Amino acid sequence: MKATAKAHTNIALIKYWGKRDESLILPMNNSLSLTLDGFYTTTTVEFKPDLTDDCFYLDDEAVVDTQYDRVSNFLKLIRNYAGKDNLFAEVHSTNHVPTAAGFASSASGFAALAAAAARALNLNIDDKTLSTLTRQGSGSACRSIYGGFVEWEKGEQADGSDSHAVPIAPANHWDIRVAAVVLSSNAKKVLSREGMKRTVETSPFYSSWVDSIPNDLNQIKDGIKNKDFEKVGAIAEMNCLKMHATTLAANPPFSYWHDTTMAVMHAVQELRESGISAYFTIDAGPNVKVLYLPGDENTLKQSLREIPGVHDVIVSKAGQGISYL
Ligand code: 2P0
Repeated sequence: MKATAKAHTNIALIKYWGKRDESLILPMNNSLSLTLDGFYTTTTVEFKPDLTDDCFYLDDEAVVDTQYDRVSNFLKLIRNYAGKDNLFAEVHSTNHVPTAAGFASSASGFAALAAAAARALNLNIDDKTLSTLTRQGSGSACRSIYGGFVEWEKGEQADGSDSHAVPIAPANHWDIRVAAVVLSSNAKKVLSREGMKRTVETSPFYSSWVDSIPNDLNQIKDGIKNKDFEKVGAIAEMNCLKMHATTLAANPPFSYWHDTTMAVMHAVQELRESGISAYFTIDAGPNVKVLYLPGDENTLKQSLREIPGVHDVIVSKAGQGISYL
């Protein structure tokens, strides 16, 4: 009744932004991501008959706050699925996702937790079912079940049974890289859950966002298939800007960007003008992720590090899906 799994985080090129069902975590739109080799979580789950409640240790420290509640709620869901409602677990998680890099560790965290828990319970489920379950821990985590380029299909069913990720192209299809630009400022942000809810409810731009997704997805999938970097980068950058535009029109309005966020965005656009093919994307926080091809790595890293306010630049290749240790 014990298993260990490893899951990598992912960066969305077409963003998940807005839920149609908050408790089942059903999105308004399909999204598409690249799983990243450099950032991952390993999690061991052991179900023990003598436990009277779940316990959760993150990087060797016992967790008792809302993070514990999210983990325990997810375990409740998966043990219910297994028909073992009274069996509690000890969970040990180690994050290899630098918090400062601004990646949601919830993606790799819930994917590793779901995979380890399912295996510890001897659930013989396929990756599609695992992704469907993982989604209910954290939406973006359902994409981390697979490696390489991954699409999360929003699904049509009210019970969420057809809302899960599907692999689009494996990590070895194309050596595309991502630089995480770490900013020195860590001002408080609007949590993504709250941010997307407010946007869905109040932003007049939100319906345009949803309407524009099918075309972005068709275009980017075509670009991935044909390894057309300019096409993939341009669509990812535009899709990111559209997502952030919805927040500016929310009530009350908000933005995840800082001065340095904008300085990095401008620097990437200037690098492009000077012949370096690079494109940015930004999640629900101030840090910027830059897409580029391997030949430009050294120049790009150096240029990004020179921007005032940039603390570090951490690069990653495409990564694999779930594995078991
Ligand atoms: C994404 N983000 O597609 C988008 C882009 C942030 C901006 O998925 O509420 O932590 O647990 O489903 O997955 C962050 O949201 O939210 C996110 P929940 P999650 O990567």
